[in-house]
Amino acid sequence: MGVLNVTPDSFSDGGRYLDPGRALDRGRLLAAQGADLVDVGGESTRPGAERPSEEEELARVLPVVRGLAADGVLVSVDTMRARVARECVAAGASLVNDVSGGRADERMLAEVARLGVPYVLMHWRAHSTRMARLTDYDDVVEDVARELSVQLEAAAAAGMDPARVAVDPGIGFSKTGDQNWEVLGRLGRLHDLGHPVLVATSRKRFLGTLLADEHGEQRPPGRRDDATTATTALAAVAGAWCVRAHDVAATADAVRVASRWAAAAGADRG
Ligand code: PMM
Repeated sequence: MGVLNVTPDSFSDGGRYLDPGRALDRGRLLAAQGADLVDVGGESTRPGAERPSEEEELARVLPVVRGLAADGVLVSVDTMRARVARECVAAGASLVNDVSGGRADERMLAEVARLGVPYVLMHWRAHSTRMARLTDYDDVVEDVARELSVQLEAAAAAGMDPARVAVDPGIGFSKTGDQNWEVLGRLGRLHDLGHPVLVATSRKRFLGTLLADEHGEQRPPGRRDDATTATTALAAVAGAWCVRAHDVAATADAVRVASRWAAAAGADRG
């Protein structure tokens, strides 16, 4: 899944693709580089970000979704709003990627059920202005799995076909750096939920912290792609169904290496 943020303020690519023409070129490039899905988002979820209005979000994403879908690119829409999901699916989006897992908009789960498209349900506790404070867990992996289960039940109760729902632990959302690593290290627990797992580490802050220089300065987002690719390969070997990344060319290669590696490991076990 290639990232295409049509926002002025996303943490690593904010402002670069606000112009629909540039966004379309970027989306076509991501697809050509091997993205199976191009994930179009009009709301930044970086810590502290203010929300755009619904109209503003729609104005950002709709022309891009429509243009890419018309070109035959498989598009997902990254939104927490039921109306944005509905209008983007009408414009050709094939999947709804909701970082709030149905919690930000009470109409979302029923809307996606009605639309009948696949849905990515992410672990989420609060909007960006508050999420950094909500990092209390007894056991982060067990708690994330339990909170995802609650939303999975809500999705089924709203009429969604469970076979069309993927889960995502929400790396960087209401999680400290150490908690992110713990989740990644125990991804298997999320497979127990019985749904495909999406992992999105791309350029996130915990990588900047890991790669900090000798003065403790974070590695900036634009120089976190190699580390992202390493996490992608590891997540793929650990059984992730999908990885979401900005640098699609490297990610696509990493995924091919990982699946060949995993196939060889499987053959070795007989
Ligand atoms: N992270 C961001 C945006 N959308 N979607 C999913 N499913 N999972 C994520 O972790 C996720 C997401 C963070 O912002 P970015 O678009 O700038 O990477």
